Amino acid sequence: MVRQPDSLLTRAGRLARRPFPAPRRLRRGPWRADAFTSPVRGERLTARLGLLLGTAFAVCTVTGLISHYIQHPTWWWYWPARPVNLYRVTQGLHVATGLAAVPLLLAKLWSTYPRLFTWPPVRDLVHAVERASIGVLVAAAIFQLVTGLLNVSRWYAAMPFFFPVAHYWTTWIVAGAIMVHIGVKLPVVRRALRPAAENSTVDRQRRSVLVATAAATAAVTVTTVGQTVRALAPLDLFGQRRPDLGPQGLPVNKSAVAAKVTDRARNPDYRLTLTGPHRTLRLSLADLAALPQHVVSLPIACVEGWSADAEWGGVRVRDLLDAVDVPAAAAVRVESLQPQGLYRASTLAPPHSRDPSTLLALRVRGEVLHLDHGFPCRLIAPNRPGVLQTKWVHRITILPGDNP
Ligand SMILES: Nc1nc2c(c(=O)[nH]1)N[C@H]1C(S)=C(S)[C@@H](COP(=O)(O)O)O[C@H]1N2
Ligand SMILES: [Mo]
Repeated sequence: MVRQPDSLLTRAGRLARRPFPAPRRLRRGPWRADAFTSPVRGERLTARLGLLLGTAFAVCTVTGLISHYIQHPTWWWYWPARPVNLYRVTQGLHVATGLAAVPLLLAKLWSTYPRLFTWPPVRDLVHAVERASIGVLVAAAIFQLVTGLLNVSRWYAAMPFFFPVAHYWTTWIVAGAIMVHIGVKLPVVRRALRPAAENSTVDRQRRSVLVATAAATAAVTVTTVGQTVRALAPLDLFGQRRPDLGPQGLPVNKSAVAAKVTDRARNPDYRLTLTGPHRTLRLSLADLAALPQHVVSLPIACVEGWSADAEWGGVRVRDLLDAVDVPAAAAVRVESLQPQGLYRASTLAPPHSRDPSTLLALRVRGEVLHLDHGFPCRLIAPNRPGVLQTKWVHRITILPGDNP
């Protein structure tokens, strides 16, 4: 019988598995054969921690992408105006699961770090690729958690890059690397999670590690989530914001001084400019106050994880748009007196622009808006990130593309 020549794939496979020349055994430090002897570390513990961490990352990724697409919608994206608290929930979950992932990741790294000192470092090509992918996963996961933490701590100066872009793109690296990691480790995880009698001393120790990790995770969550869950507000010891501290009992993200709008906002000649497809209206504060007023109860839900409810009073944006014949399907640009800055303007599209609770607010909690909350008027719309609730509004214009 004639032997068939091996296919290209078979030969490549063999090459990938061909052992690299073995280096001399290292007998120093963590490379010693008996450097790590704890029997607590093992597949079972790592697999369980992985399950918890994977769940936290999954929720964090989905909610993070939601927040990204609300701010950078593409043609297939749709975000409703109701329920009014939906974004508050998704972004609360994003920040909460990101914070919870910190102790989980630390525990998982603890359970696996002796692998860092595997000797030889790479056995063959497949092993090298697998290790490299884990290196990418660990680095990207740490980057996401650290930059997220820096951002919610508002320590922007510590990041010599634009946070939203870096944080967004690294998401895809983490997601891809997790897929590869799960694919590679699935057989191990299945084996490790098979039910087994657990009553040895090691089993009990392992359970203690899990319990300690769960307790640390719960502690992080309970002491921070009060920044958005009102019932837990008294326990909000480490949340980055107390949702009730600030002028009129509301936090301030960017103050009027920081935005350099104090003089313009206080100017008695202030006018709101409304531009429709055919005409422009200029309204003074008195004109605005003479229009039908409405009161709505809506939260400010900041991307940074805190949220605060308030009663806002003012003019319906829908009424203003109707006054200059903006078509119902058109998107508008809401611009601030703030001369510069990324968040000085936002786009308001249906369904938000047409929602009856979307206001150009003049008042909050029964008082005239504080300068820091956007006096003379600010946008407040349901189910929308705080960053799009533009303060110190002075112009609303129909977007050029929507001009019929
Ligand atoms: N013009 C302008 N509006 C803005 C901002 C800004 O920087 N400039 N920050 C936004 C952000 S990030 C948030 S969370 C809310 C906070 O509103 P508050 O300061 O009234 O609580 O305002 C938004 N409106
Ligand atoms: Mo924000």
